[in-house]
Amino acid sequence: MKHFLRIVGLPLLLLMGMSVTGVSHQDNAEPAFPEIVKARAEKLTARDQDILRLNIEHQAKLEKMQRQVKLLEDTNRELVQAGQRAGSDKKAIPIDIVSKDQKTLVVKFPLNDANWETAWKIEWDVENIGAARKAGLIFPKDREDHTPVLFKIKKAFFKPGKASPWVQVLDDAHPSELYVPYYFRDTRFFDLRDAGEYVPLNAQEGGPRGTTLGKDRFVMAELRDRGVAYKNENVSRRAEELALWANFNAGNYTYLIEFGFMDDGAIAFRHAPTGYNLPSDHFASHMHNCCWRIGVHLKLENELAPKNTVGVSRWPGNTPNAPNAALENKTLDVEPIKAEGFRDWEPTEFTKIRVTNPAVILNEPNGPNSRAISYDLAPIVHGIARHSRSDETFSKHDFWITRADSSVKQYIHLGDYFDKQKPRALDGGKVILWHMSSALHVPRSEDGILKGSALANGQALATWTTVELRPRHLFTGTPIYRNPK
Ligand SMILES: [Cu+2]
Repeated sequence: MKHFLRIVGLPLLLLMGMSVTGVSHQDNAEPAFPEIVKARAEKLTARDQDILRLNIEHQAKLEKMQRQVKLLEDTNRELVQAGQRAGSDKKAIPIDIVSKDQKTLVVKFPLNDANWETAWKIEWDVENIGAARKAGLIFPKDREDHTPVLFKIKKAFFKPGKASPWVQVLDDAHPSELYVPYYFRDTRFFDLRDAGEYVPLNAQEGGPRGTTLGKDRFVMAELRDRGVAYKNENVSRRAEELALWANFNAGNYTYLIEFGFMDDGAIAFRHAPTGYNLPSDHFASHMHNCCWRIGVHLKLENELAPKNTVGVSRWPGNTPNAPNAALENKTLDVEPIKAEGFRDWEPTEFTKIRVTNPAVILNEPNGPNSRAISYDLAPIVHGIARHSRSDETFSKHDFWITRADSSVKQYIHLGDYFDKQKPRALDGGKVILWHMSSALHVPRSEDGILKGSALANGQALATWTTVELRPRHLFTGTPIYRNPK
């Protein structure tokens, strides 16, 4: 029943959230940027009234659905996926929980092997609106402080060998917004800012090697096989991953948010919308955008005063086939990014954003092949979403790059930030890579649209979007190569 109550709760939350005039305004050392956000919010009132009316209709339909579902529950319980709690939410899986609150953990690969080769040390948290407001994020004033809305990796360190140092990669990575524009009646849902929250999981949902973490059970730790990493004749190796995932529930839609920490040093940032199509208009086409804020701080764990540089890697797609020495050097295809700004993804260029720590060389410190350590942000693209409303200029570009100490704290304010703020020089400190991964959803019969939405019909299956951070020159050779014992 709990699940069902959440569905009914949606329109109320939306009604509250849609009152954008309620956006709170916080003091800031640089007034120009927050002022513009506030002014824009006030201007939207008329349009939001329209959306309000739509949601009142939506509410009536949901109530009808509630009655149908009750009937269904009473007559055929097997059809209702009520998410019954398992006997135990904690299972023993081969990870090392380092802190009492289960928010710091270590995983070593290969799993269950004393002769492990690589490892991740991860600190995660789920923060509420109160903490987010203190950090400068803006939410409608009627959203309550205790609501959990930010599932973040506070820090992640990778060890590319048993004898290697820990290398910090992430510094505060989380979905900043779950943005769902519908292509009708100008309907827009800012589901993270206005509507939903993270909800408890049960261990069964994590499969045979999954366990919930923390007292609130908001996060699942799930170990996965991810297929063959390498094969040649009789040498082969299965690749592995620790996924930390959570569920952000925003009424009829619910989102799976996942960080995949792989044995080869890569990190996948994944999001999948699932749940139910819009009950009032289950045919309505829409876009699911996950607006990622990926804080990168690439440094040795104990390195003092590290400097990071940023560049855009763009393969020259129209290069002639003739031998070209310029294609073989260290900096080929990398154009330095010296100031905050944005870049677009070009399919023929395989565009990636690269963060480098020029002072750290792990692969061959004194040899001719020495290369500084880097991580590349590489989207796995279904398509590129562009939205044209004046309050969605954050969707104009595929990558945004800012300093961690700049005043922009939410993805949805990026367009305004760059309209009003002179780009600041990147000074080598912590950087934030912002990227929106998108899934277009044109509802189909497989979503249950033919018979309308109800708990037994109308489910939208999970559709994943992904962007990855991949290591470059952290290893002295091919990682995870040998056969595990
Ligand atoms: Cu959808």
